[in-house]
Amino acid sequence: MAYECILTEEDGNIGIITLNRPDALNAFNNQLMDEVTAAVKKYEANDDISCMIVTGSEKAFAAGADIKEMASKGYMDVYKEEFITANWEEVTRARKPVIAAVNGYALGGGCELALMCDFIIAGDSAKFGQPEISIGAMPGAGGTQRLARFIGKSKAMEMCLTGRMMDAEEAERCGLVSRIVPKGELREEAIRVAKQIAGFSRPIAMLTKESVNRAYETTLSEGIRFERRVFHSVFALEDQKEGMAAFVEKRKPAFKNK
Ligand code: DAK
Repeated sequence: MAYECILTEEDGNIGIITLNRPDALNAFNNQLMDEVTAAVKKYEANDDISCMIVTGSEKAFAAGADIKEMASKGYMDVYKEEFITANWEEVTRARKPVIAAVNGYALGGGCELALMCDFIIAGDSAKFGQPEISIGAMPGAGGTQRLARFIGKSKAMEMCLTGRMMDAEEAERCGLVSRIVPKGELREEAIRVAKQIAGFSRPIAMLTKESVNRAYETTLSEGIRFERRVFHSVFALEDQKEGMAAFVEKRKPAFKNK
């Protein structure tokens, strides 16, 4: 598939998806979301890729759904075409780790896409917000749910009800982003972190991701039980034998993703 709204690049064992509609601040039209879906599926299926990055430009990660494309849609249009469900959520189905690297605006659906990734590294210019209320809509891609879980009710409610933007400092303080780096170093830092993850055992990284995500889907005791079973299962992997042997022998492990 030839992409027109995104760029893709492989760097070692990582796949980088760059949102690229600069004239619309990377607003999500259907084509862009179809392309993101295709690229995530491609990297999921590619046995050489262990980790993905989703990023945008220095000015905007993404300014949300394309308001010009959706302005005239009626209820039956969005219901029939399964607007959002059809092609927005592939990132949430990825089993390999996905990092969002956010500079500039991450608004509406842009903030929601970042929230669908496993964690967010922010450039110091990042601005997060759910401004849908100001255009007569509301978050529709998980904003009311994921924000509330990640940053708590009070801030989520305030952001969704007022549409105000949160800067990178505040986003780090409330746990929305894992950390902040200077905006010019964002891509390089995200690649460094992705390569670090990709250097570990892929099945173990995938199992770890699945276990952390369980924390958002179940009770604490069920989550602990899930973690324990998964932890037991890693002792069946060659990579567990290799990792521990390498520690004992004071050498670097050579993981085989088995
Ligand atoms: N859609 C389309 N075009 C956009 C856009 C967007 N979201 N955001 C920016 N652009 C376009 C602008 O129209 C402008 O294009 P031209 O006029 O030059 O052709 C270009 O990008 C540059 O934007 P600005 O001139 O406005 O740039 P500024 O630096 O002055 O301002 C801004 C940057 C990000 C503060 C501003 O562009 C802005 O407020 N953009 C809109 C942000 C926003 O409201 N995002 C939320 C979108 S709504 C659902 C229904 C709806 C939704 C979900 C579910 N259901 C039915 C289930 C809603 C989802 C959303 O994400």
